[in-house]
Amino acid sequence: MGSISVVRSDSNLPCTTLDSKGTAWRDWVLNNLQRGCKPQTMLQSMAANAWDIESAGLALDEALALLARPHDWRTARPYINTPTNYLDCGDRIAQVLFSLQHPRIVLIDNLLSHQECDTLIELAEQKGIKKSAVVDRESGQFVDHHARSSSGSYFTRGENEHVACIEKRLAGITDWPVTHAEGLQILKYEPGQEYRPHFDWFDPNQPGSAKQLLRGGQRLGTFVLYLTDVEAGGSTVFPTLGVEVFPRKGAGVFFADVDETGKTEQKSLHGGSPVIKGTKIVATYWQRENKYG
Ligand SMILES: O=C(O)CCC(=O)C(=O)O
Repeated sequence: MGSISVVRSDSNLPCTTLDSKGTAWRDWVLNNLQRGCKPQTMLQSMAANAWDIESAGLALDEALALLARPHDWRTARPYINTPTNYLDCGDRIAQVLFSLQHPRIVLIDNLLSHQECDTLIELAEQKGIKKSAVVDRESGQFVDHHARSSSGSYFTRGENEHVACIEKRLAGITDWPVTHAEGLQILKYEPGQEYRPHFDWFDPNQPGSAKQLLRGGQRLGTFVLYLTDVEAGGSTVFPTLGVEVFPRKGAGVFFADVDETGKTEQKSLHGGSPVIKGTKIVATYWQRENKYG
């Protein structure tokens, strides 16, 4: 199993010198140290790009100290506690229907109102729904791929009040900062369309995926929110586990992309099985290791 080789979430703690030139530099320093770059080489690059040598040295020392901190992945990843069968989302009460610890999967009903589902679809349609793409492992670019025949649209994080309210709810129930997530993605599947099984985490050993890791770190958790009921087919399938989750308007499934030790979760292999009858529309929400933006 590949372990994460990018900035961990406890490295979001403030550091005076490391923070002095903004988050882009902070992420650059932390990501490159975790990739195994030599501090001496980085010092030279920093000195050639806006840093004085003393501050660059201090920033590197702060970053190395941060990365040496022990990290408790159980409390430092998005996680849904299920002490009762209801989840208080602040603005609504949702019901827990299914929960698995290893890998962490939670199925929740009534996460969105039907009105919220309809508004999300309407807003996505106004933006335009195009053929979906996948991340190319070599280049990191989004490319057309036969494994994914759906179409879709993206919102930027907090793009409008409606989206921001849903993001806040998902962040709240996983106890994970709203800033550490990608914007909602809308996916639409007509009969015959599917998304073949894949992982949502990025493989640091693939050059294209490693590029994605530089912005926000690893994907730690995924929500698939069902915005429509579907008459036949269109389940979210976890082939390694033999589990299928069937779409139900307003419900959502959360699953962890890393395990409690921070390793990429091999059992999170999942896909959208072909729709047989009806139209399936989902929103996906990916929670990242670091601030995403
Ligand atoms: O459509 C589904 O049920 C799953 C979507 C999915 O696998 C993804 O967006 O990564």
